[in-house]
Amino acid sequence: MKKIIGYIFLFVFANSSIHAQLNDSTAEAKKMQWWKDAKFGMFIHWGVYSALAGTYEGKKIPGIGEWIMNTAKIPIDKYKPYAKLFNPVKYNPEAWVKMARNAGVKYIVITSKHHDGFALFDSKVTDWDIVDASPYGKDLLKPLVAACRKEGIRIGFYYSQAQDWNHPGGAAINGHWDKAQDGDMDAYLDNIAVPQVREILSNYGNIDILWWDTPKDMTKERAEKFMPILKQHPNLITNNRLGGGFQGDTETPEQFVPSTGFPGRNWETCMTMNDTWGYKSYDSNWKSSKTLIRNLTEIVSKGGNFLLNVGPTAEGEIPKASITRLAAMGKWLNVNKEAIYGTTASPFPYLSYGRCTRKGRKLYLHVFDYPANGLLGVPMANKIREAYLLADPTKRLLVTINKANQHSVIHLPKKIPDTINTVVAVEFEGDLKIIPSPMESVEAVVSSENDASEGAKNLTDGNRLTRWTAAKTDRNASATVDFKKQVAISSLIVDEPWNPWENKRQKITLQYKSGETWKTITTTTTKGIGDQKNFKPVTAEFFRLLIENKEEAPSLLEWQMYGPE
Ligand code: FHN
Repeated sequence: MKKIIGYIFLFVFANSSIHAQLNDSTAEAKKMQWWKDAKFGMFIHWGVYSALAGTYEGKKIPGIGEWIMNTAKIPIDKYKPYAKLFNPVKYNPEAWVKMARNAGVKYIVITSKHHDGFALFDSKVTDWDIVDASPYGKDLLKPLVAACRKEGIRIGFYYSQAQDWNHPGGAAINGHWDKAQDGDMDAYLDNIAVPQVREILSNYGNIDILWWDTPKDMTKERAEKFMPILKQHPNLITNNRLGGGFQGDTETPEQFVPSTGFPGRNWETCMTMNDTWGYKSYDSNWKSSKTLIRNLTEIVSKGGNFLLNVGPTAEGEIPKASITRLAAMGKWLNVNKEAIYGTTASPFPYLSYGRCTRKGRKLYLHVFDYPANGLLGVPMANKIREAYLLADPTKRLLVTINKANQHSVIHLPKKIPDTINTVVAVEFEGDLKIIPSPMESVEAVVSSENDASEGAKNLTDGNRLTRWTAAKTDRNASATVDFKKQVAISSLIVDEPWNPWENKRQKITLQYKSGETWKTITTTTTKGIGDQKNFKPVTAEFFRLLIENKEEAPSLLEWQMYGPE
């Protein structure tokens, strides 16, 4: 399974980096504004696979639940009868949407059709849909859309355009396993996918988001088949997974937060609450509410959105564990909403105690780790007018100046209200003048480069869409920076060009030069998505990274380092 998903991502990311440009046109900016302000969405993966709930013929099938047909190689005639067990009689879309709204969710994206090809809507071009194949017999999207509109929640449809394991000609990652799947992909696109996309975009009023996925075998010509419909919906937001080189409006890191965000691109991390998108009865590896609240904060502080998944049962119930976690997020957001919605990314890529978000002349410091001395340093040259806890805006906090570096220092109360994330609002004067990261002014010297387009300059340029790669045959490489003066460093961030499923590993060691000797500060073995390591400040002029990759030439998108505030 890891290999499968890795393949998908290789494809998506390769495409998005080739075609990445800034989303800078005014019309585009206007279209994206609600989405950029919204920050928090709920993904719903729901379909016939929910009825199998991770088990086929008495065997627990490994991997993500919605892939069970592919993973267990279930033939079409054995899979289709499960539609009879997909009978969501407890489905209560009003309650789902109210629950989401109370959790602080601003948009919902539901799988109108996943890779098993089953439509949750009344499709006229197939019988493989909720109305014709399930005892439930009613369109599932219509009442959800209505409930969303009533509660002021935006609505999006996920649509698996390429993979379809139940209509002949539909693509399948790892190939077809049943002769009945064979056919002409162009005919499948013309007769199923394109008409269905027309259906979902025409029959439910204005839809806000169309979420493509897994562009297996999607050439430019195939992707173009969808263009006439998309052109009729200029306000529709689409992601970067259509294929054929179409970049769409959003980048879609999956199951991880990119270490340095995607400056200049709109992006959304989609993530599961346990280890599956579609319901699996025995997956109880739930992330804690603390992790989810901090993930939301982390993502927003880097300029992205969080699309958090729930996988309802075949009866139409959202698992209790998901509801509890969403409620905890709602409780936190209720106090701290001002620091999330409508904010922009942190001007400080690193703060030792937490994260930051911004609204004009207001900063929101998200305190994850209470500093031992109770003091929050703010690495900017502006005067602070006032600082207070969002949980208690009536009490002003003392602000002093650190004589050594002129940073403002906020004095926290001895006890803060929330150990997960206490937000301190800071109003400052004038245009923001941040103390630049020392890496902004240096270029690394590397042991080798693959070619000029993947050269050393890409390492420290602050742009994770460009990369440095060592010479093809190298498996060990180094990158060194000379700050030309003594600089204190307490955080290392590296970004990598892969994804969590590709099983790419690099051993990365950060060292500093002490006299003629290199001394190690920290070592990490990454998982293809980079890492952040914080440590006690080390002051030196020369720092270097040693990068070991046993499989291929070492590569990094970004190397950033920060000092204590
Ligand atoms: O294969 C799918 C998977 O089932 C799930 O829908 C995720 C959600 O982003 N997308 C694909 C894997 O990237």
